[in-house]
Formats: sequence, C-alpha cells, structure tokens
Amino acid sequence: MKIVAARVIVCSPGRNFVTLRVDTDEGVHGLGDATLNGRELAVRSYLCDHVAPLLIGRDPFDIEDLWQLLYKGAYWRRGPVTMSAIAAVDTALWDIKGKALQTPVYNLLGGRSRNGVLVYGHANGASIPETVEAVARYRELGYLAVRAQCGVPGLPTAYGVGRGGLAYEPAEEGLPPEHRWSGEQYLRMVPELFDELRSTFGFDLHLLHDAHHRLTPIEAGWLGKRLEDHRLLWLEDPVPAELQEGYRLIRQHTTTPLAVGEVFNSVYDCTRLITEQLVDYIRATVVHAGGITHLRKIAHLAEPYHVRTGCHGATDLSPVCMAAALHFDISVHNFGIQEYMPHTPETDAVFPHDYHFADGYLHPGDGPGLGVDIDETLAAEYPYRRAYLPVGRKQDATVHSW
Ligand code: KDG
Ligand code: MG
Repeated sequence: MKIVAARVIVCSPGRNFVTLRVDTDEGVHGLGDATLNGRELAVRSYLCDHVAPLLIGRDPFDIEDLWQLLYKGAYWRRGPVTMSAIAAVDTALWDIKGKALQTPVYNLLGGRSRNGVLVYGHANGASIPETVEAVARYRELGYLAVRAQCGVPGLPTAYGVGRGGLAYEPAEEGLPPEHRWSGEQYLRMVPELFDELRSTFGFDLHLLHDAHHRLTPIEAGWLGKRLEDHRLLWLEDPVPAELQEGYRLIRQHTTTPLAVGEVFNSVYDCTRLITEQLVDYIRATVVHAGGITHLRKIAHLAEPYHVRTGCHGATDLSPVCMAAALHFDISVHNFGIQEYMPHTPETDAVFPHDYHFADGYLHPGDGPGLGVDIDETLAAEYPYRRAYLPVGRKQDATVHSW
C-alpha cells in the first residue's frame, strides 16, 4: 500500500477544526486531527507546505518509521505546531491500518483493557448555587465525575464559566478579549464551592477542578491542602509547568492529586514530573502530543510511577481526536479518566462518529479504524473564522497566564 495524497481540510462548524486526510492507492483513507486552538493556520501550513510532500509514495503501515522521519528528519524538534502536525499524520496512519486490517484501532494497541472509558463533564455557573445546580444536571445525565468551575466575586469573567450550564467555549471570534484575574479573590471562592458541593452531593461523585495555570506554587500548596478533605479526583494545572521541579514545592504541602499536561507536546515536557512522582495524572493528548504513537510512550513511561492518564478532551479537539483518544484510553493499562465536552450538533454532523456515551462512560466504536469520518461537502459550508483564546491580566493590568 502507498500513500497517494495528503490534504488538509479547515472548517468551522461552531468552532475551527483542522483535519488531515491521507489517501492510499488501495482506496483506504485515514483522518487525523491537527487543531491548535487560536493557531490553526500555522499547523495547516506546516502540513501542506512541509509534511504532505514527504508522505507521497510511502507505505502507511510504517507508522513508527514515518513518525521518526517527521520528528528527527525536521531537525527542529518539538513545539505545538510541529507536534500537532506529526500527530495528525500519525492518527491518520493508525486509522488506515485499522481499516486495512478490518479491526478497531484499539486492537492494534494491545486490545481492550476495560469495558468503557470513565469520563468527566464540565459543570459551571456564575455563582456557587448555579454551579451546584449544574453539577446536579450532570449527575442526572449519568456522569460519575464532574469538573466544577465557578464565577469569582469581583471578577467579570472566570475560566470555564460561560453561557451557564452545559457548554463552555473559550475561543472567541475576532481579536482576543482580555480577562482580569485576582488570585486572592479566586482562593476565597474555591474552598466555599467545594464545601458546598461535598455537603450537597456527598462523596459518591468524583469532583475535579481546573486552576488553569494561574496560581503560584505556594498558593497552589495552600489550596490543595485546604481541599484535601474534599477528596478531589484532581486539581488541574495549579501552576504553569515549564518549571517541572516547581511541582516539588506544591507536593510538599498537599496530598490533593495533581493533573498536568494539556499543553505538553512531548515526553520531554513531563519526564521529571513523572519520574519524580510530582503529579498523579498526565493530561497530554493525541493531537498536541505527537499522536497515538508518542502518547503511548508517555503513558508507558508513567505506568511504573503510578501516574495515570487523563487526556485533554475540550471541544477544541475534534471528534477525530476524541475517537483516537478513546482507542488509546480503552487499551492503555494506566488509564485514569478522559475529559469529555460534547461537541455541538453542527460539529457532530460534519464528523460522523461511532463512539457513544452511556452511564458515565464513553465507548469507542467497534468498527475498523477509528470510527470517525468527515463530510467534506458539509464542512465546506463552514469556512474558517479567525478566533483567539482570551489573554489574562491581573487587576493592575500585568499580563498573566490565562
Ligand atoms: O484551547 C484551550 C482549551 O482547550 C483549554 O482552555 C481547556 O483547560 C482546558 C480543559 O481543561 O479542558
Ligand atoms: Mg485544563
């Protein structure tokens, strides 16, 4: 089998997505997600201008060799644009191999290790009572794990809180909005939120929270300690993780489990965090961390250190990435949990897929390959629209991590 074409489709059915389609001379095609929120066109250019010409004539079954060719062969290594582009190729090749061998991708990854993929949903509200109501709605929908985010008194916007209720989409059309931040006000709100959630729901529900890279290590240590008795499944991204050893300081102060890595793009971003057991969950995912091939290497490194996976699964990762993540999740031994924000009906129509949610779990399809496709005619009705993530600033206007 030979690769005869590699094309990129950019569409915006509610939000922007970048999809790679790889075609072979035997009529089998594969898809890979290449979406990098707010920087979509850079990955499209990387794929079209620099990667696609290298693929033509290659055997799509040589997944490891092609991965190394694109990674080592570029000389310039890592980075979100490069690794998202490599991820898209890698994902498409696994899809092709599954279809060609007439088996779901999870069978190529060692087979199923569990019955379903435990997921968490996103509850949010402008106030604590609204957030409690949103968590209750997720419970009614059958979720066993819920991430809770809440508005912060005194701040006009808060991460994860949008249109109140089930959906939150941070990217906005046009130039980036600027959001204010106050660590002091936020740290007053979060303990009250989880006091209320635990007294309302007890301990039968997994609760999670995302601090979205905004705290200092000592603030994070205090928050983790204050939340310990609430037994969170995780506190996510308490501080930015460029300084991996910085997590030692947080660990010295709290046993609240920590999750890190949705912005990571390679195993080198998390080596110390994993091998020094500074985190409990690693959130790298297929599209931003070099595809299924590289994500498996991260998971395998993590396994002996009791670090589990918790793949990023926000709506800016397309259904192609979600399908790939589910085949990975169901097969990898040290799976922890998968983030799940359902896509809009428009997105689901453009990307028909056979994964489904039932009773708190997602289930990958059992058909050949990844079980996801793209309706290109429908996709063409939704052209790209420039959109950015917000920028964060402190109360005095100093730029801060958003
Ligand atoms: O594109 C950025 C979003 O995916 C990110 O802000 C979402 O933090 C996020 C999460 O945990 O889903
Ligand atoms: Mg996050």
